[in-house]
Amino acid sequence: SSAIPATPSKDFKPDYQAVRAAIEDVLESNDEYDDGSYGPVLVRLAWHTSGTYDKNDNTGGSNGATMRFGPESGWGANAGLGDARDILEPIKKKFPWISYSDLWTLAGVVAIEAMGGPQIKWRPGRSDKEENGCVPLPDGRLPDASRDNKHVRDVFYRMGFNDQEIVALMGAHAIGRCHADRSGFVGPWTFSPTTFSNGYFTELKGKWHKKKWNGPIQYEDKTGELMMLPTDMWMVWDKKFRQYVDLYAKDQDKFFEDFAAAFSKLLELGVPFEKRDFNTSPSSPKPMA
Ligand code: DDH
Repeated sequence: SSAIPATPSKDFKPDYQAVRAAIEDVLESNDEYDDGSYGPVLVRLAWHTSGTYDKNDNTGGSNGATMRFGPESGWGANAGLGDARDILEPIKKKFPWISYSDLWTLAGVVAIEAMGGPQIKWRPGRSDKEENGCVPLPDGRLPDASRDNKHVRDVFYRMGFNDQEIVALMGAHAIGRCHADRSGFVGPWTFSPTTFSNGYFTELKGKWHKKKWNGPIQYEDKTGELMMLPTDMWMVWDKKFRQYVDLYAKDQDKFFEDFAAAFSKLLELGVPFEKRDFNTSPSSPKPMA
């Protein structure tokens, strides 16, 4: 099946610039949401739709957009992502030729760029699976914030990432926040949760202590306003991870470069591109190998 299910005519050219503009409009016109932006939750949707990938059997990944259906939509890790899927629904209605899987991943890319982050190579070519045609993925493929460095490596090595890529990807926690009613954790990682920066790494290098409360173990800074998850703390407790935290805290350009490459790779895990590799992204001058 093609990424473009209903091609009106032979000359039909999908206008990805128009989809980008519609996503930018969603980001600009909903400032009542959260810290004033759907950006972070759209990035999280792109990450969770892709981060189910297992390189050993080539299952999971963004291709298919299987988070539209249970049980995946109901996984604890995906709590709150219905907001992200719903806000994109009018765009899907307006541009029915784009697959959900292309739309969700493109929305993450556009959100990062709109929040001041790097340009990210993105190309279309994902196709959606039908509910009766997909074998449900087992829960537990996405990382569990209360666990340790070994767990983080197990999850990301399964996708095919190395230690440097893991740390670069974690830098996305510069944006967004934890919500008590979604994950049980509370608070943002930085004071500017709608600006994409290397702020996650500079904050991580500060002083952190366990928050005194009845909720799940999380860490707070001396203001009590910022938070880190146990898995975030492992980025400094683990020496191999730590060297990249130091690198990215010092060098935002290097962080942007490595993040852009790793995020682009994440969104393409398990996606078969041989059918269509035309490239319409202005940030992607050449199709990727
Ligand atoms: Fe994350 N993340 N994340 N994360 N994440 C949460 C929020 C956001 C973990 C746990 C949580 C990545 C890696 C990990 C974003 C992007 C990325 C929340 C809070 C938890 C918990 C959810 C809530 O309560 O609303 C864990 C564990 C890991 C790990 O890998 C060990 C990665 C790789 C990314 C990425 O985008 C590349 C973003 C953005 C958010 C903020 C969402 C929001 O609504 O705000």
